[in-house]
Amino acid sequence: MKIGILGGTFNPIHNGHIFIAKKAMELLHLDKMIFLVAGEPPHKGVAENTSRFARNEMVKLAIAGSEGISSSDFEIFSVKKDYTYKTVELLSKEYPLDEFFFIIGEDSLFAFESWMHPEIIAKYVTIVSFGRKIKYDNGAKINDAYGISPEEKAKALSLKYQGNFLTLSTEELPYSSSEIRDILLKREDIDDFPDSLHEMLPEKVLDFILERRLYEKFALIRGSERTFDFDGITETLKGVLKKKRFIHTLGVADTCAALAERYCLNEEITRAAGLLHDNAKNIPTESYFEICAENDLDVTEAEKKAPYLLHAKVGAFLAKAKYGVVDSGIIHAISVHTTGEPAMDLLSEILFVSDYIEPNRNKAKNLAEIREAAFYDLNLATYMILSDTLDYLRETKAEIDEKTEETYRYYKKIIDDKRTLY
Ligand code: DGI
Ligand code: FE
Ligand code: FE
Repeated sequence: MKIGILGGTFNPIHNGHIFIAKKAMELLHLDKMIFLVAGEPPHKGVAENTSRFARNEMVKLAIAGSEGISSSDFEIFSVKKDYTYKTVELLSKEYPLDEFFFIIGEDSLFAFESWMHPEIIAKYVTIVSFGRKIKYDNGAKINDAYGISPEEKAKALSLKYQGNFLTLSTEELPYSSSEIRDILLKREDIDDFPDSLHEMLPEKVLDFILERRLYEKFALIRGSERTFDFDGITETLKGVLKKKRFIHTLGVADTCAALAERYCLNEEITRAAGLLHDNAKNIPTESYFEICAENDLDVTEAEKKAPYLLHAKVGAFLAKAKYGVVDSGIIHAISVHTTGEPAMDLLSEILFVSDYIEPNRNKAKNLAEIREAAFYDLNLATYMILSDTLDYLRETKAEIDEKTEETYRYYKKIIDDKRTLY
């Protein structure tokens, strides 16, 4: 079989990638095209910290239903940086009967000699360059930056490495991931997608970006240059929280970030929710009632009987009023973090679970199992937490908020429906 490989970080994948894949398949008569999603350089990450799982997911969404196109998570599930020469060597050895075409951008063709072991790559695969900026000068295609045409470069490389180098010419490719990230990051209103984005991104990818809040730089005051001040807020919290509570807070923030990565949610936003979730925890009970009365926050019967429940509602209020958070998702997640609520949004559910499993917790039973479940199935972890919390509240004869029970019933049903006997 003739197989094309299109490697990249796909941060995010866009219609230009799909176009190149299909065009290359057509022009080279390929049987298959594989999107090879790059892993993360250790300690470096990719722009905007988009997790590899999120990038991989977007690729899968973008190619779903396209005949002959699939994706490879080979490099995603790697701890070290995978060099192209290694991957292509492995591929060729694993599939000796197939012929591989490695698709690269024109700039990469001109930089080919600086890749790790270009001679090994050239030995195993045909390198195919796709032109972006092609300038017609005296009838010849000249690359602006290098002064010679890609065809000439390909010829020179063929001679030097004794390999196959092809160039494909097509109309100019208008999109780039970095341009798309810029447009997304500069949105003033997160639901406001300019038409250009609908043109550049597959609809399902756009929906995913919106839902998981990727490429969303959130500000304390949206539209201003002020971004979330993690260091400053951490310092403030250190001052207002008891030592143990502060340490717990940092553990929750880290756990939030880890679960955000696992479930492809914006990591910064999730971390911010974790950092602020218990900001009102060490305020005296009278103050809870005062703050609620002064700001028209309803106090439920359960909250009257167990006032510490109010630290969630008051914490949400202070996140806005004191810490300047305008993000309604963060504020909501904080407000429901103690009882949960049925059908939580992903951010609220990650915060709810992180609060329970963060590494400094050690008293609750089944912690090891719940921690394990959290990274496997978030709804299962939520259900386990609610079940154990209700047991504990009954044992200690504490006032039970009906919201906790409702939430429990909701997640119990989700898990029950999922279980199969055979
Ligand atoms: O603030 P944290 O201690 O970090 O965690 P949290 O906000 O989840 O609060 C935990 C406590 O809240 C825990 O002891 C269980 C309790 N809780 C959860 N749901 C209810 C509840 N307490 C009462 N009285 N009623 C509830 O429905
Ligand atoms: Fe809390
Ligand atoms: Fe907490």
